[in-house]
Amino acid sequence: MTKTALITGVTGQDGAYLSEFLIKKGYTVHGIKRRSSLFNTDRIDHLYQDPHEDHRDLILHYGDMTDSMNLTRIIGEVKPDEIYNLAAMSHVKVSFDIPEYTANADGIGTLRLLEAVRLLGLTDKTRIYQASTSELYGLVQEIPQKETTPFYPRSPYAVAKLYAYWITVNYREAYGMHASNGILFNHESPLRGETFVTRKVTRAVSRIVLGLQDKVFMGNLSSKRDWGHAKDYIKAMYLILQQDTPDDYVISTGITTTIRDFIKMSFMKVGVTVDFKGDDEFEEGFIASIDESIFVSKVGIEYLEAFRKRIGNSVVGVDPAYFRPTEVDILIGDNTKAKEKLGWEPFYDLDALCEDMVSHDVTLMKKEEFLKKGGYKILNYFE
Ligand code: NDP
Ligand code: GDR
Repeated sequence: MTKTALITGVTGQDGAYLSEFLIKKGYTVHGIKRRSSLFNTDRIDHLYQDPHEDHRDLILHYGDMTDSMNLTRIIGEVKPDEIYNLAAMSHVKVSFDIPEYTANADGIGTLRLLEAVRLLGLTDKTRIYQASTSELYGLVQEIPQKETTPFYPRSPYAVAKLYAYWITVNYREAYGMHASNGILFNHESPLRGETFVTRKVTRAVSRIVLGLQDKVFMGNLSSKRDWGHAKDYIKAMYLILQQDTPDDYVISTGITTTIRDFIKMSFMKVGVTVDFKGDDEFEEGFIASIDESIFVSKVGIEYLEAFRKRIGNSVVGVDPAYFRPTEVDILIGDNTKAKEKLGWEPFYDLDALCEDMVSHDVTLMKKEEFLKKGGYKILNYFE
């Protein structure tokens, strides 16, 4: 029988990959999207079906995590077998600017979903996945971090997600709900939001080699993250809900890398060596050399001459505006439990992830360059 899933945050990075994955498995997917003055469904437009079609795999509903009546009505209508709660104000730095909203959407929003399922009498039918995060670990208590590592959140985002984590555990214990937390470490992709660090870097690298941009300004280059590919991580979400017993799982690769090294790796993908004079937090990055055969095959011979002239130029600067009031210095996850109980393992390593993102962004920026030549204004927004 066809299963029905409800995905909050369906328009986000994970929502898009998960929708596609579940539709391929034969699910009918309902997604909650926010009303916006501009179209905000770019990531799922390829899955869109005309509402006049007899059968649809993807059905979108307007909604918001801050509106309990809306959520209760949608859940009551859809009566989903599985809810994936992916909606969140997910940017850690921005959560310092809008802490109350973040608490409302990310923290209380989760309570609204759980309570709706309970009040509607769906406790035995509906399984719930809560998008928890490695940000819960915050200030280092133990390395690598695992399910039993104590939490020490370091941002309004992480504190809101801490509430969401525990209210999920509490509803599981209090009402016997099949509600689970996936404690996911950072996961990225070509669909990653442009203001998260990996995507900011891969976009900037692409623009710099094409001559569309001189330099990129970054925040803390020394923090370390355990990065995986979103395509692998949404499979773990699905597996968590297929277990007989609800539980909480760390999903990670087990390898950590500094932001500085990710920048170097991204430039290397297009044949450019960028050197930092040291590992001080304010050290700029300079173009040291070019591997011309890689550059030509990845970027194009027509860009080489202009780029050669830029050897020695600074392409990475540091702007303290991007520093966070409290930082999470290092994340590295121990995924043993997920391996053993879910049979989950990441397919992509960081090198393959970086390759996927850089090659996607070089193609994308070439399209932007084409539009620019045709007189279109290209957004230069690099938060
Ligand atoms: P994105 O920021 O790409 O997507 C977030 C989604 O939530 C978007 O669809 C967004 O809508 C929606 N949203 C935001 N606020 C509300 C609201 N008030 N009501 C309804 N919808 C809302 O995040 P990701 O896909 O990367 O992450 C998915 C979830 O997993 C998030 O909860 C995130 O916090 C968590 N997480 C992510 C990790 C990662 O590395 N990616 C790691 C660990 C946890 P819109 O498109 O309109 O903005
Ligand atoms: P994070 O991701 O905060 O880990 O949260 P992000 O990519 O924003 O930052 C990672 C690290 O990079 C440093 N950094 C910068 N970050 C951004 N965004 N922009 C910069 O210019 C920059 N320079 C350095 C940051 O200081 C940080 O140390 C992500 C989100 O997806 C959360 O929703 C999720 O819960 C966690 O991952 C796991």
